[in-house]
Amino acid sequence: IKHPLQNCWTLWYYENDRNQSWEKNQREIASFETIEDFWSLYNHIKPASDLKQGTDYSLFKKGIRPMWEDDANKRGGRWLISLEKKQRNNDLDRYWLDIILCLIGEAFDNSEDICGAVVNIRYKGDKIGVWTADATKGAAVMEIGKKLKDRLHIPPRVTIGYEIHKDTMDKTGSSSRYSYNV
Ligand code: M7G
Repeated sequence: IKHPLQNCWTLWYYENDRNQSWEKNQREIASFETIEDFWSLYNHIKPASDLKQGTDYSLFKKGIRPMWEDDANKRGGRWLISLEKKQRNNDLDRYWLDIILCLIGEAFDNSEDICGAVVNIRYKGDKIGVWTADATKGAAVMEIGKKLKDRLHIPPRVTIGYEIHKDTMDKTGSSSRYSYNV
């Protein structure tokens, strides 16, 4: 008998094809709802550090699309971990796996506020975002941010910030980018 997870999760892959819209380039790969099915999927796919530049993996609770426009995301935002180029070789895969394990293992006190997580493979520096449902829930957002920093062993001197999706969407750049920091 397999070990069930609290939630069913869907892994998505994004590859930039300029002939199609951003939304259409998001492809569902597979869903899983047991630990064993997670590991067989994980062991079957490329690690994030082997993906092409410009691609993303997203892991979201089943039924939530990995986009700002989804009802579950539209009031939310993301904790953003911006990696330096050299971190692709050491930290990227570890961070991504640790985040996945936090999500599917429901490590946060406010797990119901978690929507999913995204890793962006980019020439200018990779990024990992942990998406939460409601940017106005300050206590929940902060608890998730603190636990994330702790679980990933991000050094205290490094600050991570929380960006509201609405602010990311209409990046005018005037107001300060992050609404919370840990
Ligand atoms: P990105 O891939 O998040 O980061 O956003 P990058 O700038 O490092 O590549 C790149 C572009 O993808 C955005 O400017 C949008 O045009 C599009 N995009 C990204 N996201 C997360 C969304 C989304 O949730 N919805 C829509 N419609 N477009 C998005």
